[in-house]
Amino acid sequence: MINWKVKEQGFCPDQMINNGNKFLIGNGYMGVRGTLEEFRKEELVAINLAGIYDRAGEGWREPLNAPNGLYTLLKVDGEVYSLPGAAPKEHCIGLDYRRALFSRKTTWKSPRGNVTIQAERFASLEEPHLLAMKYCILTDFHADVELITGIDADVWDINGPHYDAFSFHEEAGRLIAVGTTHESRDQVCVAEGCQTNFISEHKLHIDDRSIMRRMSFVTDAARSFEVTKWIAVYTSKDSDDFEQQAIRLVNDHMKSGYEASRCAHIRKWEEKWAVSEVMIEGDDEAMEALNYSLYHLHSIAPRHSDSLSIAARGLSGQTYKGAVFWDTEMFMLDFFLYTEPEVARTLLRYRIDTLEGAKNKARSYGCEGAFYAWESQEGGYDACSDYNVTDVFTGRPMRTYFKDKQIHISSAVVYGIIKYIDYTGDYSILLEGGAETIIECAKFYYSLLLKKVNKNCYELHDVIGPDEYHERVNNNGYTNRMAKYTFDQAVWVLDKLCELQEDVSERICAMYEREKLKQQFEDASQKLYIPQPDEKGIIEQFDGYKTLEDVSVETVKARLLNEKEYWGGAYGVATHTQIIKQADVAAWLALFPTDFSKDILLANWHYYEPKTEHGSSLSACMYALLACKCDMPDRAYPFFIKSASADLTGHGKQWAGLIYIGGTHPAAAGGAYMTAINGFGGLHFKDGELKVKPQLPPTWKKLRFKIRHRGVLYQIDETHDDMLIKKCEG
Ligand code: IFM
Repeated sequence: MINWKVKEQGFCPDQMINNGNKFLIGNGYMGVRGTLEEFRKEELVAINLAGIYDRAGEGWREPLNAPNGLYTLLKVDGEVYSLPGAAPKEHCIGLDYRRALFSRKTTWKSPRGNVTIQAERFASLEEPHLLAMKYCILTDFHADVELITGIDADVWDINGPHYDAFSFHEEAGRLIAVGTTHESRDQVCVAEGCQTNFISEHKLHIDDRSIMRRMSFVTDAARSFEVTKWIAVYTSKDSDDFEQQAIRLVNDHMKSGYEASRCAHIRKWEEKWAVSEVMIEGDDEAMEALNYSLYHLHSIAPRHSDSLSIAARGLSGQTYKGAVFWDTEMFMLDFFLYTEPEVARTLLRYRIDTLEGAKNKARSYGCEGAFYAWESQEGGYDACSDYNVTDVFTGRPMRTYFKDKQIHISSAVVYGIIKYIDYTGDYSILLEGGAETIIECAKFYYSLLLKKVNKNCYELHDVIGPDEYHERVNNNGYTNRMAKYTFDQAVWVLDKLCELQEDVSERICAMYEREKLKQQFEDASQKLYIPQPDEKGIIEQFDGYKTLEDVSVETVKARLLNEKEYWGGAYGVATHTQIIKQADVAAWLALFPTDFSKDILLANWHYYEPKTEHGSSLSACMYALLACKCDMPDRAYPFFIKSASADLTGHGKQWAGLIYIGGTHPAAAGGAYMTAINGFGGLHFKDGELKVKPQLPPTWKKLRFKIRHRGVLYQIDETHDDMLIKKCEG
């Protein structure tokens, strides 16, 4: 049995950044890094907001961090008791990830006795705008305490500052901070209310970056001095009346009390776990890592919206510009589809609603159709810069072609929409923009096809596949296969629209010269060149891949002059070698295992895995999934554990050149789920019916999970030689 808790005993300054990710709490609207109450921007405190961005000066556009209403600093007898400054006697932080509660307990030895802070906080799953915290002070002597608590608006930014101006005021005991952003003059409002179980002297202090209460009181040794804080976060995007709503929310919760809000929050989490918990008998490590991964996915699910997606680093900060990548559709979607299909719809709705942005991007490259943003922000704006990596040696930006050449992103959008339709049977999404999205993606690939005069096939040149170390290659197998898939799905959509016979579908058909398009896409699908296995069964990742230097990952690593050096790009250590960053051919085969025989799948697993650096957290799960398709659950297992533990161990890459890429890894979390359910669990659908084909790792005695399929909740129990699918009540 697992205890649903992660803990860290003792204070280690080197772990501060990692712990911010590992102990993150969130509710889809905001993510609160697992930092301490007294921490400030230097310790990377962030209350990261979903779907609201700002660009300051020439810096990258990135999501906003809200002013920190949790800020609290303790002084005893005039001395500050805070980390990392004052070495503690004992220190522990914890995350109860079943109930999404963050806690800390720190004791210092003062000249007169022990001083202890004990705190707990949560980002309410019941009320997305609300944070709550209980902060207790215990001393074993009569201590003169000054507690400074309020809103610290001097926030951490990677490319900020994003707030041009702040206004601070107090209204009937509530502290209010409103920041106005630089680019679009959005406003972010934080209201804070505070209750104590003691009487103190209060002074209000406002400066240009904070509004704080200073409370003075004397403790007695026998009791705990408790401060309960309520923090509401709203933005001008939520409502015109954001400030009053924030104050109202704080007031309402102060009235009902901490316990009531805490219970409602826990109840909501229990509802989520009742469907999504995965039980693994015989392997607590795997069960813990997997459910911890699911905790992270739940914490960033945009349930408060009907059109929003998830950033590559979730809500753990501004890394990767808070942008949405193919990670969502290809790695995270299955979890939401199986457990909370409404969230899956919200994620896809975001893509449909940003179609205009994708069409503009295609046009800007002289193409037709929809070329989705590689790093998508509001409205489908592509935040990926031309210079996405900084050279460690010169400090100069390096030209990278991720934005221009990772054309496989459009096919990921198509893949997500089709998967949603296949799984839910909900065709309405087609009529709400899904059909146009798919057709426009197919038009995009169509406009890129090349034909050599003496050949009767089409090719796609000058692309980047999932392996980002090899830029501007021709006929990347994954990309070509996904483009073919897109053509096939577009043909299916054009047929389906006729069948649906709705006014909307007739309008779409009329708009698109249906027959002509259908013929074009059918022809493209038939003639698009798909690399085939050679005599040894190996599929070349792209034209000329096999002519590159054949060296080991270790050799390439040994050539690094600086550990932060970027491996790809024009002069990267991997560029001229066969070493790849992440699953590429393996990703193709894991997604389309019936394209080839099992022998071919296996040959490619063995060929490519040793050539893979696994420099992206998206890599391991694809090898795990493919290993399952090759009936090798034992070989899949270490890759599964690597994926599932990405945020527990914090071993992922932190730097690409001089750019910080740390944070949480929701795609790895989603990939671990796919491996457990689709891989080991062998979940699949035949003619709309749910089937399983267990291939459990040797140590697993039993796998139990639930999925929601077409309105019915099923519980699935699997052992090595048995399985049971049963409908659940309710
Ligand atoms: O989408 C990935 C990409 O495949 C590898 N680099 C990081 C991106 C965000 O996770």
